[in-house]
Amino acid sequence: MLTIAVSKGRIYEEALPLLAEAGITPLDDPATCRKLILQTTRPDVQLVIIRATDVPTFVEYGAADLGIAGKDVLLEHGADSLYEPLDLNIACCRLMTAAHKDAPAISGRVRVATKYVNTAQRYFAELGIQAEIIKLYGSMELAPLVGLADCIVDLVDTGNTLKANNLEPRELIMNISSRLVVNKAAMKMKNKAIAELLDQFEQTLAKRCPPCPT
Ligand code: PRT
Ligand code: MG
Repeated sequence: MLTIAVSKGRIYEEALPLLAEAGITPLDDPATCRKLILQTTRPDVQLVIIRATDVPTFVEYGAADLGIAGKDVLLEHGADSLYEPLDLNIACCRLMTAAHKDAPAISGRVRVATKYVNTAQRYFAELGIQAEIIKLYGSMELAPLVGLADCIVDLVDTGNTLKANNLEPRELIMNISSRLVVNKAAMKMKNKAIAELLDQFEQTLAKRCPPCPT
């Protein structure tokens, strides 16, 4: 049995066609059903539906053999404990700094609100900017508006969320896409099944173009 960890929402939606090409179609829809373990059209493959940020944890501990997770989540988790063999080129977006449209460019000490504490810390340290990072769990866009932070580090897709809140994107930290991750022990123990699945995903991806910018 292979267990694949996926989060509900955009990653799930975009992963479905990829999974389908490998013969994996869930028997229930997580949007309407409360099951957390979904059986699929392949009796040897099941999906576990979890929060996006929990995917690396499930895969690291072997609770799932494979997972699909955003590069943003993997960067923040620290990816040494997992194999990351495949860029699935889905759920693409950009990890960026953003600030109020009238705010001056960053200089000196800066206060940054984000849920990506580790990634932001590393980014500002590499630039030699002294940053005080404030951890938030959501609605990052609010922080600059109420004086909690000078800027935020968050994902940007269309830019509409920033715009609606009088913020603007500033520096690109990284282009983001979702990756297939694999538990290190499972890669050895279930090598045949996993290698087959990787192969099927690769073939499907090769037929698609163009990839997300990296
Ligand atoms: O929602 P929940 O709290 O359960 O978890 P989550 O927010 O981590 O999950 P989800 O499903 O929202 O996102 C899962 C993954 O999708 C992320 O880890 C990214 O890798 C990827 N992804 C791709 C995005 C976006 N695009 C995206 N636009 N995740 C979030 N957003 C948000 C962004 O945070 C901001 O609030 O959408 C807003 C910006 O969108 P635009 O189009 O207005 O710029
Ligand atoms: Mg979300």
